[in-house]
Amino acid sequence: MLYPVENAARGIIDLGGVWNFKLGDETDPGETCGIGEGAEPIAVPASYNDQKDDPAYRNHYGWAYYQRKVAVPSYLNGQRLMLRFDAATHHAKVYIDGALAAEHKGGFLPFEIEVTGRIKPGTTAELVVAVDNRVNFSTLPIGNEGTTPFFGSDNPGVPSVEAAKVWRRAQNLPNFDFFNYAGLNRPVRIYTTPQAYIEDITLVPDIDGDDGIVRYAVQTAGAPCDREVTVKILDADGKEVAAASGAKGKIVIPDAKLWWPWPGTPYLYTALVEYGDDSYGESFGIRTVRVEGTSFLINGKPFYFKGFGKHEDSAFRGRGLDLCLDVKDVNLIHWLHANSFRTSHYPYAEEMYRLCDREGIVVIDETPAVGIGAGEHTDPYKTFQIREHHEQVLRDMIARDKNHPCVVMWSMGNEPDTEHFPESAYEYWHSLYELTHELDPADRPVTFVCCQNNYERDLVTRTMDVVCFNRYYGWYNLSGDLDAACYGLNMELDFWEKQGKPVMITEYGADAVAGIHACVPEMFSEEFQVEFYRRQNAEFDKRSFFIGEHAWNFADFATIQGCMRADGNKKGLLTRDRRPKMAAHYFKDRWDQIPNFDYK
Ligand code: GCB
Repeated sequence: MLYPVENAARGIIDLGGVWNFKLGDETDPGETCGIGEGAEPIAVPASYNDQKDDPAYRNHYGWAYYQRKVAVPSYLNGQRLMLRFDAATHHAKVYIDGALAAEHKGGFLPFEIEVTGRIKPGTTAELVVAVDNRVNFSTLPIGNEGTTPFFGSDNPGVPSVEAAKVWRRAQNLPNFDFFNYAGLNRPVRIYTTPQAYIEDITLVPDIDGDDGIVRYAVQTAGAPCDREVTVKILDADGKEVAAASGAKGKIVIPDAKLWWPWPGTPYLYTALVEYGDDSYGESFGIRTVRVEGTSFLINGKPFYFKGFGKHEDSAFRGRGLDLCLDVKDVNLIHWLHANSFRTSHYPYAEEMYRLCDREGIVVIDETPAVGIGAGEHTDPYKTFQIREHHEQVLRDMIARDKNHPCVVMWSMGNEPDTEHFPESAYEYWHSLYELTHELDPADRPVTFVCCQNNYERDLVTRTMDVVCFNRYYGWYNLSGDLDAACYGLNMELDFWEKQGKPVMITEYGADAVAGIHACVPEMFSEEFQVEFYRRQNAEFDKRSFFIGEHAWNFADFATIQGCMRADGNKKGLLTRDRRPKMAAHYFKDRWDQIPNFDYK
């Protein structure tokens, strides 16, 4: 799916701004919908939860309604009009002039509706969007069903506690550790195309000696057009360096400049595609990605991942797109001498991938499949109704992100149960692994991220292209005892060494409340957080198959309230407002010493 652009052939009407808003309840809005009296202002794009200091907003459960008028200027007559939502979390119904126009499940990927005949140029229409924030056993991410929250100890067996659980109001019980921010989190736009238009572009780069290769496919649709597709390859100065015609083909770029992770040069070319009156410039990089033995090769050289898991999370906006924050984060990633991050735990807004392409930051792109597990008595793979949706999410994520040079690996999900029902888990994840490979025209490495469990019983992790594991030795296990933590970690590393795969840690970390200091490093102090990383990194450095370290997390972030969280998760190297803790300075020094390539 192409990102909306403005150029000589295409235009955009940005529907960002202050909309009208009302909270609803669990009642499905149905086939027709208006917003009625008593609407309040709400900013779009942004999550609604923190825009008003009201528990009803913060803790809302069910549908919420957004409304605004949309005027389409008459000069757009004759153009094809597409209404695009970059994300509506988690389930959306879109109404135009009161009538249901579209429905979409999944809160982190775009969907669009053709509105050419529905909103006539020169007229104004009423747009209502109903969004449902409920998470449960059939959504991704997963919400618990029943009355027990994921984080918190509810004194099971105490009669009054049990009674209160039955009585308590309906609420989301996320089976994941980030605040369930909801609403129109990303831009809403109408974009235009000519009636005969370019629907999609696929670009698969390769390297042949000094030359770059790009295999391309252009999908066209709409009104009949007898003009052939043409593709021009432009260098970073806009100069044409190669060209082809036809909907599919292979283009050779002589003496190509490669896309390298920062501080190398992330060189970008543009494929300028023209078809009839339509044109679209898709930027891309010439770079290859391959797993060989225990190495992860970018452009044929063994890469070492230095970075973190992140979140889309900030004060007031929640999970709402904030371009200033994205630029700030990218600059902080450079400041830290990091080279990569994982889009834990959902695909991020497209603007971030575009920035990472340009700034040379390597991305592991993750689906929202987090929380697939329900304890030792329930096989989630037989109980949860998620398979079809998970496939759809993989399809849509790859369709959206396939051309980004920054994306080097797909993560199908985070920390599912692979221990209690190992065969079911294998069947589920391995078939998705095969599907993911089939879906990606560039056939990037595929993984999923396993959690701290009995790794000897887990049958899936060892079959991934890269073993990615999240571990909290010294924090959730062996709390505070870093000697024991290193012992346990080493036992596990011995196990992974035998699998003959590249292995990286995708999460490890300790909460540190900024400003808490201790001469003897103890949990929750900044000194302990540094010591935790220093000790475990020393173990990673001894292992040649170990290809990367992603600290958890880039910055502190909001979570559900519970007795394990004090004002959210404090495992950030930076605070939520992006001030460095001691651990940020520690990693800045460490990563400055570790080259991107040939470290192992
Ligand atoms: C995990 C999860 C992550 C949590 C983290 C923690 O394993 O993948 O979402 O935030 O642990 O801090 O507990």
